[in-house]
Amino acid sequence: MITDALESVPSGFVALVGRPNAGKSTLVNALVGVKVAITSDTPQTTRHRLRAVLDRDDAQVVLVDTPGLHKPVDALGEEVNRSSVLAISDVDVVALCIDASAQVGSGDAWVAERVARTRRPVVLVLTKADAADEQMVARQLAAARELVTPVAEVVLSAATGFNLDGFVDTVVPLLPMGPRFFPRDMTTDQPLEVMLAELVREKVLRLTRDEVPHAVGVALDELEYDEARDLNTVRATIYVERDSQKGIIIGKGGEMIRRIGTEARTDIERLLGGKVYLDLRVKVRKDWRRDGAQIKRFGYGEGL
Ligand SMILES: Nc1nc2c(ncn2[C@@H]2O[C@H](COP(=O)(O)OP(=O)(O)OP(=O)(O)O)[C@@H](O)[C@H]2O)c(=O)[nH]1
Ligand SMILES: [Mg+2]
Repeated sequence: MITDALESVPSGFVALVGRPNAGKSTLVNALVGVKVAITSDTPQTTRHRLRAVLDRDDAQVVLVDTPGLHKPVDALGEEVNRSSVLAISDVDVVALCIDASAQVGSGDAWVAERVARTRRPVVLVLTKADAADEQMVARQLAAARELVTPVAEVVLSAATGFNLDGFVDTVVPLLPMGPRFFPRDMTTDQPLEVMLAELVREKVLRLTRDEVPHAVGVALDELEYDEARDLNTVRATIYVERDSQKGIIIGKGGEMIRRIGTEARTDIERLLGGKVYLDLRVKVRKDWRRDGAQIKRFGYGEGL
C-alpha cells in the first residue's frame, strides 16, 4: 500500500564492527533469525560488507556486517579493511563489538581508533556473554570504556539469544525517522551467487586449519535449475595458493572435498528450498591474495 511505503518509522543503518572473531556475523544472523552471513572460529571469516534487514512493525534496522578490522598483511587484508572503514563512514550508528571472553587488547584499540574517526554514535556491544562470568564482563566493559565513549552499552549473547531485544531497543531510538529503506520481507542485499560461494567457503574454514582457510577463495561457476528433474545444479571452484593446500582440501582419497561438499549442499538446499547437485573443483591460483584484480573477481572487499 502506498501509505505503508510513505510511513515514517525509525529507519537506518547500524554497522557492526570489531576485530576479527568478535562475533559480528553470528550476531547479525541471530538478530535477523536467518543465516545471511557465514561464521567460523577462524579470524577474518567475513570478506565483504553485507546488509541484513531487521524489520519490525515500528522500525527497520539495516544491519551492516563488516569484515573484522585488523592490521593488513596482504592486498586481500587491505581491501577487506577498506571495505569495513567505508562501511562505518556511511551509517547512522556504529555498534562496536568486543568479545567478552577474550582480553581487550591492541586489536580492539586499533578498531576503536578508526571508529572514533567516524564521529558516529557508538554503541558498545559486549558479545559472547555466555562465555564470560560477571567479573570478566565488568572487567571487559571497564577496559572497553578506556577505548571509546559510547552512547550506550549492551551485553548480549548471540549463542543463547540473551539480550538481543536489548540491542534492538537500544539502537532503534538512535535512528532517524523516515521510510523503510528495504522491502519488509527482504533479508539481505547479497546476490544469491555470492551467498552460495560463501557457504562453500564456510565449510572449508570450518573443516581445515592453519594457513589453508586464509588461502581459500571460492567462485561460483554455474547455477541452473532443471524444472523437469526439480534439481538445482551448482558448480563452484575452490581456489588455493599452493599445491600442498590443494592436497589438503581434496584430502586422502577425496575424503575432505566430499565432506565439504556434503555440508555445503545441506546449507545450499536450505537456502534454495530444493534438491541440489553440487559439483566442486579445486584449483591453484598462485598468490591470488596479492592480486587486486583477482580479489575483486571473488567479490571480496568492495567487490566488482
Ligand atoms: N560462546 C559464544 N560463541 C560465539 C558467540 N557468537 C559468536 N561466537 C563464536 O565466535 C566465533 C566467531 O564468530 P563470527 O560471528 O564468525 O565472528 P566475526 O566477528 O564475524 O569474525 P570476522 O568475520 O572474522 O570478523 C565463531 O566460532 C562463533 O561460533 C556467542 O554469543 N557465544
Ligand atoms: Mg564475520
